[in-house]
Amino acid sequence: MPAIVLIGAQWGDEGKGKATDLLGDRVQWVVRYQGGNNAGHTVVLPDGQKFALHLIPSGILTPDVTCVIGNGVVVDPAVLLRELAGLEERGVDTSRLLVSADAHLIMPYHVAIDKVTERYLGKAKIGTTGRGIGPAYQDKVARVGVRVQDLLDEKILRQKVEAALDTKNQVLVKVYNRKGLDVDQVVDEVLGAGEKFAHRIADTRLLLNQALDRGETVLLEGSQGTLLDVDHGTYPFVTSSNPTSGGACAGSGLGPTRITSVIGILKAYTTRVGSGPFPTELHDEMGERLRKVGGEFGVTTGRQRRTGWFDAVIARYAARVNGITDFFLTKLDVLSGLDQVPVCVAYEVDGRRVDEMPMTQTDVHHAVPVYETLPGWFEDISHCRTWEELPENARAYVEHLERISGARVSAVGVGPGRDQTIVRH
Ligand code: 2SA
Ligand code: GDP
Ligand code: MG
Repeated sequence: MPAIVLIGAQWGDEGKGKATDLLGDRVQWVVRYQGGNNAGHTVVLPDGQKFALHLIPSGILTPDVTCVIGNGVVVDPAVLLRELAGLEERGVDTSRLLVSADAHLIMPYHVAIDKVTERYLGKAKIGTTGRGIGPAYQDKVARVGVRVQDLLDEKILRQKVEAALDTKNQVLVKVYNRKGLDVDQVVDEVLGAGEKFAHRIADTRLLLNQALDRGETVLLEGSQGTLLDVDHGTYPFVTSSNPTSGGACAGSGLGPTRITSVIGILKAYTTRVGSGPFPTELHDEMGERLRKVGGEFGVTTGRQRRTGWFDAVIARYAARVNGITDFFLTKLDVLSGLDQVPVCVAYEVDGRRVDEMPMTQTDVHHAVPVYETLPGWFEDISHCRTWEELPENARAYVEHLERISGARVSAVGVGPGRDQTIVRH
């Protein structure tokens, strides 16, 4: 009967795709509940094949799992078709993918506005993925959005696009000096794509609740991460949705009492892509080493990820705001070969010690990490499959993180492969 939520505990790219894939054979449904094709979730199959999922849930790679793009997601129709075609070309069965009728569409004007706004923000830019995510959510909240179900009614769709372009073109042409978009062209493009996935449009909240009633298991796969949450993240350097576990209910139509566990995916160090504060960021050779060994480059945009040490203030914050029951600590293998591993346990803000996430964004910007240093290990741990096989110092590192992070560490990742996982609980 359970609904399990899986979320990123830091700034995304913790390894949610791998974790979702790992749970694939224990669940019947995998649901995306927020974000869109800004996400990049990597799955490496046992035969070594690597997949990058952007909009489609990572569960699509597990036979017999039904995948749902929930109402809280923003869907770019052309991207959806491209991603489906890419999977089908590689022999993946995509017939079990459903799309909520209430999900909002990313329209061509959203992508144009996202890109041009970032350019005009200059140094103050958010560092978005340029996929139209923010502008699509803006329209949703302003109640002028276009939904997946509008693809089933050309008259309504046209009315909505006409109304939207009335104002969007003013912004594009008069404010940003760009070309306006043509109503017919936008309608034709979106309708054309919509026809190709009309058979997938469903009342997914009903189906998911019925599945739980039948005793099936639903996994809600978060994208991005806790600190990119529009409410709980490092605002304004955030995405425009709620990746935290609370968002899973609103974005899927499941009630909070359905959720039985919340798994926080936590990297053994920290990364961030895009602008905004990052207290433990390393600007030196060690930062470069983490990026190189960890392969820290954006799965969607290819951008370099910023890198830094593990931050327990963030982990505790994530445990609290998500109600995390279990952490899955990923990429421990990346830390092999270090003499010592610093871990941030608190911040110093303008001369004061601060143990929990500061209340104001100004303080987060001023936060200087207070480090404890743990002994490192030199062994290659990527072949370890049991807790006992890990070097003593690696075990001590995990146990220390567990003590200071607010929830038990139930699994440890020692490589990108499905089997490169040590399950503890
Ligand atoms: P947006 O496009 O409006 O959601 O951007 C707003 C901020 O959210 C960040 N963001 C991400 N951070 C980490 N990973 C993401 N997915 C891709 C990946 C990112 C990529 O898996 O690597 O390829 O660059 C993701 N998506 C959004 C974004 O960087 C902004 O800081
Ligand atoms: P997601 O957005 O949270 O799904 O994470 P990404 O796919 O963007 O980035 C995580 C990267 O780390 C991917 O390349 C994964 O294949 C890889 N990965 C996941 N877990 C591990 C691990 O335990 N060790 C190593 N070395 N790589 C991992
Ligand atoms: Mg990612």
